[in-house]
Amino acid sequence: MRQPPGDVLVIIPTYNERENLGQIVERLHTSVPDAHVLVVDDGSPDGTGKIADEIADGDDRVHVLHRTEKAGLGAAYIAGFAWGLAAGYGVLVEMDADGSHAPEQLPRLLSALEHADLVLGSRWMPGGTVVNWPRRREILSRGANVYTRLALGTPLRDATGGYRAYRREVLEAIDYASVTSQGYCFQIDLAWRAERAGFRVVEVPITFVERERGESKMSGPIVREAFVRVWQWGSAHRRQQLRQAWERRSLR
Ligand SMILES: Nc1nc2c(ncn2[C@@H]2O[C@H](COP(=O)(O)OP(=O)(O)OP(=O)(O)O)[C@@H](O)[C@H]2O)c(=O)[nH]1
Ligand SMILES: [Mg+2]
Repeated sequence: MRQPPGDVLVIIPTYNERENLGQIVERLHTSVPDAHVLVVDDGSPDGTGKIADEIADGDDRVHVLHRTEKAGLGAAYIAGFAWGLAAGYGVLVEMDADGSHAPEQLPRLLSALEHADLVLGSRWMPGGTVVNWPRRREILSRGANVYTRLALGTPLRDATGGYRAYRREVLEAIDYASVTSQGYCFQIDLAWRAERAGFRVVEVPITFVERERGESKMSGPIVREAFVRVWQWGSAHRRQQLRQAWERRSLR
């Protein structure tokens, strides 16, 4: 039996999310009242950082990390993880500000974490779904996940998703600070590191809802980055497996 996972910190990276942040924090606290929140804002020109400060002023459970320039989702999470680990939280959750990750489903992720080390919210398993996504985005995401499964040989159905809960031990073990992947490649990178380090990675179905307000930051370079890197990791892993098999054979 695993230890109970400990206090929960939900990390919400923001860039121009002024229309979404207040609501998401409120919904989160209705769903999981004890959860603490860390907003990691990259100096949003629309004043999201100031709104975060105002929320934090009136609520001890809310914290804000201000960074000076837009450095990408991955860098924001790395800073958030470092802050959360130093503050002693036992569980670190990734959640978007745009409403795509329903706070109402967080209890599902957290209860799965009682028997796992990393829980991924999955769109592409039975019970998981996406709402209001253009066909093009769905094909891209499904395709990226099939590609990831084949290239890495991982059983994960949704390694690109960004709604997940980590036990702190996972982050302490996988050298997350050295991850340079951005965009959704960052998510694949962390899941893959956790899996290879021998942690128990479990998926639970989620309903992913397309953002209603604000702008998407998805772009061509983000897709290309994932395509190339996943291929490189997969071939490196297979080369390593072959080498090990060869060494075992020559020892016999
Ligand atoms: N701090 C920080 N947050 C970011 C940055 N880029 C994106 N985010 C936040 O990361 C979360 C996910 O970004 P989205 O733009 O929703 O990306 P996406 O979910 O791939 O694309 P959508 O289809 O638009 O939802 C949101 O909360 C963004 O505000 C960044 O450079 N810095
Ligand atoms: Mg989004």
